[in-house]
Amino acid sequence: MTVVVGTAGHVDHGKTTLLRALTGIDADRLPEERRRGLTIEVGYAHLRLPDGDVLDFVDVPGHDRLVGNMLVGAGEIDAVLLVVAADDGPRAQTREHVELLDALWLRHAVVAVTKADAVDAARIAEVRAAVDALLAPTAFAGSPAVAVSGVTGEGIEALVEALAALRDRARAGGAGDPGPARLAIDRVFPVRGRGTVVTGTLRGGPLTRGATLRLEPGGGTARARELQARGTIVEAGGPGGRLAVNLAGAERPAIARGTVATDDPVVVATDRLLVALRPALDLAAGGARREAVAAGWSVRVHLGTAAVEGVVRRSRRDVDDLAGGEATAILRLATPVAAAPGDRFVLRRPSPAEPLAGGRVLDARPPTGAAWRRATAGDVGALAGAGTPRARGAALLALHGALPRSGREVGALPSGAGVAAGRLLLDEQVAAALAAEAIAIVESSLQDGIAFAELRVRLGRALRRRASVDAALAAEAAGSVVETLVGGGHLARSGDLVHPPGRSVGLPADVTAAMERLEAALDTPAPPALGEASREAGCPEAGIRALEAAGRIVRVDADLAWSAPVFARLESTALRLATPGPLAPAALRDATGTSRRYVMALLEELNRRGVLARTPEGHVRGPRAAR
Ligand SMILES: Nc1nc2c(ncn2[C@@H]2O[C@H](COP(=O)(O)OP(=O)(O)OP(=O)(O)O)[C@@H](O)[C@H]2O)c(=O)[nH]1
Ligand SMILES: [Mg+2]
Repeated sequence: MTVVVGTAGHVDHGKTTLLRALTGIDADRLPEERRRGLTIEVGYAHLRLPDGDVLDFVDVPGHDRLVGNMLVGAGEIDAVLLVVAADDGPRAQTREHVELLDALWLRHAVVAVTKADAVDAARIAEVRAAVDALLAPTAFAGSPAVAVSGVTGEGIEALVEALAALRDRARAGGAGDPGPARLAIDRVFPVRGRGTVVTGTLRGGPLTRGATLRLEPGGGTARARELQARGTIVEAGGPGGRLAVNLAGAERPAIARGTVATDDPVVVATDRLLVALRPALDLAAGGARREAVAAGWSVRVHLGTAAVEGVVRRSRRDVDDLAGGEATAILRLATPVAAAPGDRFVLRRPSPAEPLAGGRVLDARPPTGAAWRRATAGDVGALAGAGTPRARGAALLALHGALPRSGREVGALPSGAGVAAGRLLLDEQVAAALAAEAIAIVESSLQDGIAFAELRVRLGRALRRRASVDAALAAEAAGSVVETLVGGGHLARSGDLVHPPGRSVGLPADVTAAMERLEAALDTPAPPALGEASREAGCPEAGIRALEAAGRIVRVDADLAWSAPVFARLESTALRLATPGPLAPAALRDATGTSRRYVMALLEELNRRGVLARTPEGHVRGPRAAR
């Protein structure tokens, strides 16, 4: 529910003074800040609007050397209060802040032309016109402007009204929406005897006291022992807004500015991001776009409250001509950051410091290794252009070859998309290639088959050559693919061995020889009793089961079995006789030259299989009768 507004503007233009006049809160709380009259660190304030709603503010420094700190504040805000001193007019960091905020995809701003007490009306009009011209090429074109003074209080009421309208616009754009909680930490303090207190801007929420949060990077967890919003202890904070959280069970060294405390499984620690980049505006050059970011550039990546060094990598998979002037790239980071798809960030040149590009995260865990080598510009372009969760899920499945079925992307796909295997969803092409590979491995195995465990390992490896998945999930999916192939009759399994269907395996040579003798003994319409025949042939029970499993004999009861070819002939004879009219047992007995014992067992079996159906007049063709 809470919308967070960030200040922006050139050094000494009156941001902190204006916030104090608005809210009564001095966001400059460090002794050094007060002594020097300069904002160094991000500061906070809040304002109760006439309608009772509360706005949270993040105050940032305007000094050119402190743009990094400005971005810590700007990394998690919903809307902008751009402060321009009427005496000075727009200056270098007015432009730079606007370029960065535009690159961060912020869209809602109010302009305060402050220090109005120090100039005349004509000068205010001049500065307003200059700000309008400055914003014209940006996402903030046409933002309302209010003339104010942080010293006399002139214009403050009009500014409060403009801020209420700003809140409404930001909310319509989704600011303060509920969702998984994600707190981007901007300050960390140890509190004697109480563990660690962190502050940050909450995205999503509500966050409830007692909740367990994951800390990324690092992967530790901590419990939110106590929550404070605007200096007051609360049971739950958010959605949105500023929050101070006493974290229990969290090691302080693991928490720093840039750490994210979250219950959102989509947020991961990563040092490699697949991104879409758009060159930042150059407002000193009339709002032209800057040079496109090129491979090999060293950049500073500002994402949320984190800032890390990175290098831009580009390859044949990257796409240049995306809608909106975007191009894709991989960012390799010197240290991991917490990120999720859709996150907005900026790239700056480290030296001389200047904005380079705005970006959005397409994939926080892009494929690696062989799966990445297989990826095409088409796959990456489809992901960059995906406008719906479903399109995104399909693009990610194609890019990765496989995705965890528990993932949000997979949840967005229509049922029947991809092929479920263990805890993975496989891309259809990958699944087909894997099935072909499984059959090839089994058919080329020199022995009578391959151990299930070995096949699973080899197939798991084959999967990882095509899809970016961890080894355990790959092995599980591989096992599931083999089971599906066995279930479909494409492969067969005897105990631990997987082998081509129709071949019995894994038995000692004397047993297989005995099986052949037994099979021959049963290769007649009136075979001997099974117990007697197997004793005669020297065939153990395991051999009988193996013959059955391989489909070489058909066993209809404990003591009667036919060889498969004989059974097939008996079946077609019965079916032929049952076609013109109901078949009587005696007719079948005569046609097969057997006895009542065989005929009754055969009819029983064919009835069970649905090939024939019993009627009071005799057996007729059943529902499963072949044409
Ligand atoms: N006359 C006049 N002076 C102002 C006004 N607002 C701020 N000042 C003065 O301008 C100076 C800078 O004000 P700050 O509010 O610290 O400026 P800031 O933009 O927060 O500066 P940084 O945070 O360091 O970028 C101080 O000396 C203020 O007294 C105003 O409305 N009228
Ligand atoms: Mg200040």
